[in-house]
Amino acid sequence: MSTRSTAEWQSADSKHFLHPFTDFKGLAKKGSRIIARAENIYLWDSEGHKILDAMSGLWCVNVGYGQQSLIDAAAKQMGELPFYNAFFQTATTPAIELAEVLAEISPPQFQHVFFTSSGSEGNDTIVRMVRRYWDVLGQPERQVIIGRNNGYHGSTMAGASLGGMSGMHVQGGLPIPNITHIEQPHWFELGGTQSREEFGITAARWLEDKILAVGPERVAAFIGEPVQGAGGVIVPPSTYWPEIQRICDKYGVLLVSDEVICGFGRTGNWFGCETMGTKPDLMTFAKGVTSGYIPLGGVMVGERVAKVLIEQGGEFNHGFTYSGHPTACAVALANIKLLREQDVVRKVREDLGPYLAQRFAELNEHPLVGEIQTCGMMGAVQLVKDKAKRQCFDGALEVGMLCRAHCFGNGLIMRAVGDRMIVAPPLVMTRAQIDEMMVLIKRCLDLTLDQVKGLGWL
Ligand code: PXG
Repeated sequence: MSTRSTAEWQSADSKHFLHPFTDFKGLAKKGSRIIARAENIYLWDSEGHKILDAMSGLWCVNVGYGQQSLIDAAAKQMGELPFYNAFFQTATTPAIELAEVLAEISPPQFQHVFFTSSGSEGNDTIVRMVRRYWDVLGQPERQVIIGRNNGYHGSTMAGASLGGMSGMHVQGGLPIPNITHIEQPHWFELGGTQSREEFGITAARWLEDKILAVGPERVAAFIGEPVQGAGGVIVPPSTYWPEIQRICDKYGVLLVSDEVICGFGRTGNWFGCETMGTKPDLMTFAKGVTSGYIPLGGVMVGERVAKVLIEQGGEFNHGFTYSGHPTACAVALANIKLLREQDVVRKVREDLGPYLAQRFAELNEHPLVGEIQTCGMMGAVQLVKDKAKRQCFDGALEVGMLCRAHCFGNGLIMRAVGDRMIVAPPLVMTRAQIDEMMVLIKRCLDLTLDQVKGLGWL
């Protein structure tokens, strides 16, 4: 931090910096919170307040802040070769080595990777690759990609189109042609009187209905997040993904697993598809591959697609300046080394994930809580007006935002998606730190309950 005061930073911020997903005028009135430094799972703002970061930056700082081996890897690589491209028949050693390591830690069908700098660019790559695959196979009419309402796949034209965020579609003429959506597997909202497991089958069959409506000969791929992240940590019923796999197989439709949030240990396996029991043809990744220390993303390309593109495809006219950026790849290698050495993925699966689930289950007793869900190191708390009837508050009351304000005020970063409060903390947390987070979450729920009662909304 330099010597400018918080107010001076805020003023310069609102004069020049247009923030992502932000009402610019509203933020200028209020002023940004300036984050100054971080260590382990904690942040400090410019006023010196300590904050427990239960969102891992933005679902990405899986190894926590301040890991020296990642910092050293970046400095060393920058000294040796900060950048060189991978076009024109050249390569750099960190990119080659990372491709090798990613093939090692991914499910066995993945032996090839295409690098990008973000998840959005990864999903743009998916659209181009999937369509190219069917072209090369002589089925150019297979163009349609099916996504899900309330899915999130990024903010580029293709990423936002694959996603099912209505607020994004209304701005900019989206989705682009030949992308369509089905309803999400959100039992709490859509399950009605069905059990979770029954609803999982119902929700998966919406894919089959859509494939038949579009015409199976026109459907190229289905894309989904193993657990919807930005949509509100929506963990699908256990029956959902196996049925989706069966349907994709039946119609020859490519299955794409968007692992941008679920990858690199978040669900207790290296990739979320392993937790959900699917065998995707393509996987998008970003965020946790470098624990967010430096931008990197990409697509793991399964053998079904790789074989066609390599053996029959000729030149694939797609790529980015920073595809295989050596410094980003060097940081990813250090990050994966650390995850492996500290056995982080197994710890999430066998210890921290189950412990988070156990502690979250206690929240069920809280009068405001209608549902809790966890998967590995992700959790959601659905705030409701009436538990027994699964009745939500009027959305216009923005109860989730009230709760989020209490979190801010009490040194906790938790996200609100509507009235669903979510966490995705660093995977290197201790049990004691989970306990510390739970104290804060309970306090904020109590403060929200008092406030909602005071306002006469209960
Ligand atoms: N796919 C998924 C599943 C994501 O969660 C992207 C793709 C796009 O990645 P990039 O690197 O292009 O941002 C994401 C990103 C939120 C939030 O509010 C979530 C994301 C990004 C920004 C905000 O939860 N996820």
